[in-house]
Amino acid sequence: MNLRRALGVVLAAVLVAAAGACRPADEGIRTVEIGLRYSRFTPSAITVEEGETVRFVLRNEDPIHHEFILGDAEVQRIHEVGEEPHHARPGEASVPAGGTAVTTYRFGEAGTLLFGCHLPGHWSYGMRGTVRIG
Ligand SMILES: [Cu+2]
Repeated sequence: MNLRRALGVVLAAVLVAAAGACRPADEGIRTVEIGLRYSRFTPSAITVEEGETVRFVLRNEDPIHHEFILGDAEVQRIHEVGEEPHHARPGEASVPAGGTAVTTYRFGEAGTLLFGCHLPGHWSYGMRGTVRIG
């Protein structure tokens, strides 16, 4: 094997290795599991990176329906007083009793967002949490 051919073999091996390290299209999305139990979220505090896309997998272990609404304080206020239909956008999901729901959300700039359930009494009971961005 001459030198040129040997280099070709090495290059091919490097390319194969690099291809193996390539990520599938959705691998840039992190999955965060949140449990809903006794009308609480676990975990109730999450940290994400600026610009990160997170796929929330919401597992409701309660025998009652819950929801997951992600947004700033104004979004939470609007949902709490019932001025807006629920689950109309990314970061919002209805989670049936004993069931699982998924919603994917792309976070923006550094800051803090809230998530919570706005079924009657749930938010004030403490069914809420925070997402720190950055
Ligand atoms: Cu709830």
